[in-house]
Amino acid sequence: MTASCNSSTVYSAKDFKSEVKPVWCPGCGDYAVLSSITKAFADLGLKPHETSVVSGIGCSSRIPAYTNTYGFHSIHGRALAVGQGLKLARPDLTVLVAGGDGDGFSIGGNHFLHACRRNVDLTYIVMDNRVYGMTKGQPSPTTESDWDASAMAPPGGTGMTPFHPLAIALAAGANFVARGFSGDPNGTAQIIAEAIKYPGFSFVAIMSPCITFREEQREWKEMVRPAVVEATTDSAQAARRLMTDDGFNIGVLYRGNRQSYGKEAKVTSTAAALEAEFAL
Ligand SMILES: Cc1ncc(C[n+]2csc(CCOP(=O)(O)OP(=O)(O)O)c2C)c(N)n1
Ligand code: SF4
Repeated sequence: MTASCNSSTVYSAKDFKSEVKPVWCPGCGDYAVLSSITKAFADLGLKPHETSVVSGIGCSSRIPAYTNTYGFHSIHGRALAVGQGLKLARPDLTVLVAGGDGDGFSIGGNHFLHACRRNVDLTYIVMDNRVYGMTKGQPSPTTESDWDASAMAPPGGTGMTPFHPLAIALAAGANFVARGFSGDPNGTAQIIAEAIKYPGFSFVAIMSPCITFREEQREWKEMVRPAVVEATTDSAQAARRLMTDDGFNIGVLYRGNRQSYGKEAKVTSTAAALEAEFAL
């Protein structure tokens, strides 16, 4: 951390960026997502030493290195396990977990389901580019079934129905569900800030083009639109909306009212208390 942290300092988005220069391809959507995250932290008046960013593995999962907060670049598909543990041990920290669609929905799919239903108070951002970018272009769970433009994809595509992250998050019990687009960095920063403030497990899927392996995603900027309806607190209504969703409506879909896990649970937060609990 480079900025000195104290209670009276007001931190700008720039203060939340580290000195490490991102190695993402020029034009990758993840640059804008990084800016939206740091803007959201600053807009909320957070302080770097009270904030943490946890990720898995992938291009998008490099994000803790680029933020000037506590960070944990963990292992593939396990970011939510680490993030939930961190929040339960340190409820005072703002915990943001971030990664890609491969990390979160493929190898990490099981953790995603149970994090939604466990409802620990943290924000989970998935930078969804419908491909494994870091390992050079394999289809991910959100890839269209007929996509075969990469040498890494089977001819004719996988033939599998794409995973619908918002519908699955809603069905599994996430307390806040939204979709953003990297090409709308201010709108995405607002959604992230709201997700952080909202109690419980907040899920934000951000369409973030991989211009190297999915060049056609440059066209997303012509395709996305703000959702025409306000967010709902009725999960059945949110589910019905998702039945006709084409994947390009951005905004907050759902705000629930479930109590966060850990509020009522006993949380052991000191090393001494943990040691006593596990003593033979
Ligand atoms: C246990 C394990 N299996 C596989 C890999 C290889 N691997 C690294 S990143 C990745 C996929 C990343 O895709 P995604 O999460 O969509 O992120 P992106 O690179 O597109 O941002 C895979 C399969 C690994 N690092 N660890
Ligand atoms: S390979 Fe794709 S996801 Fe990875 S940095 Fe390049 S554009 Fe971004």
